[in-house]
Amino acid sequence: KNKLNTQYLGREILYLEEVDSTNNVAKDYGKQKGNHGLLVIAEKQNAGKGRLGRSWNSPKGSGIWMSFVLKADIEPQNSPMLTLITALAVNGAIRKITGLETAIKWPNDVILNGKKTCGILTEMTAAADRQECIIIGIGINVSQEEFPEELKEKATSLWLEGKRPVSREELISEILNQFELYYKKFCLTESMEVLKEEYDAQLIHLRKQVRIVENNMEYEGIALGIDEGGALLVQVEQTNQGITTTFVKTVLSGEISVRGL
Ligand code: BT5
Repeated sequence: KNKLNTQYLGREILYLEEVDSTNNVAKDYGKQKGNHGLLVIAEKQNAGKGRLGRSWNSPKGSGIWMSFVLKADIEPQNSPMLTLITALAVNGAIRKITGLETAIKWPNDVILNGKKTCGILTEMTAAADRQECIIIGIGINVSQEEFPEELKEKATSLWLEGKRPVSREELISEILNQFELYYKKFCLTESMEVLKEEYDAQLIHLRKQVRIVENNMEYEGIALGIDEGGALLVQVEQTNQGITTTFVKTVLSGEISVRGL
C-alpha cells in the first residue's frame, strides 16, 4: 500500500541496489538537472557518510538509506535548519508508524532508548543554473539484529527496540509526507519560528544537563531549546574568583553530548 501523498517529494525515485553514498548520487543528479524532489534509495551503501568525514554503517537491506534533492529558493545560510525539519519529519513518522518513543537529539539524530537509530546529513551544491541545490540524506536503522563492535554501545534499530517488523515503504512515505508539510511551514519565514515549540517538545535534552563540545572547547549547561535560527540555547553557569554568573550561550554547530546517555 502506497500512502505517499506529496506534491513533489519522491514523485521521481531512483532505486539502486548498491552505491557509495546516496547523497553523492543525489548530488550528481541535482547538479546537472536539479530534479526537485528526486529521491535516491539504496539497499546498501559502501561508503555511507556521516558529518565531518565520519562514516555511516549501511548494511544491505536492513535500513533506509536515502537522499532527496531540493531545488531550494531559500538563503544558503538557512539550509542547516533543514536538518532540524528533517529530524521533525523522521521523528514524527517513526512514532506514528511504530508507536516507539523516539526523540530528537539536536541537531541531526533520532534517538531510541538512549541509542542512535537515525542520522541526517544535509549538503549543498550549486546546480548548473547556479540555483542552490540541497541534498538531504537520511539513514535509519530498521531491521538490524546486531551492530559492529564499535557501534554496539551507541546504535540501535527499530527491530531491536520494538521487536516488530516495520515496512520501509510505509515509513518512507510517511517521512516524505511529513517533510513536505514542515518544509512548507518553514518556508513561510525561513526560520524555526512557527516550528520551534513543536521541535522543543521532541528534544531529548530539553531542560536537562548537556555537555557541549565545540572546536576543542567543552562546557556544560541546561538545554533551553532552540532559537528561531535553529541554534541550541544553553544556560551556562560560570564561576570566576568566587563570583557565579549565568548566561545563555547560543550553540551553532558542534558536537553535543547529553549526560547519562
Ligand atoms: C550522521 O552523521 O548521523 C549522518 C548520517 C547520514 C546517513 C545517511 S544514509 C543516506 C545518506 N547517504 C549518506 O552517505 N549519508 C546519508 P554523524 O552525526 O557524524 O554521525 C556519524 C557517527 O554515527 C559515526 O561516527 C558512528 O559513530 C555512528 N554511526 C555510524 N553508523 C551508524 C548507524 N548505522 N547507526 C547509528 N550510528 C552510526
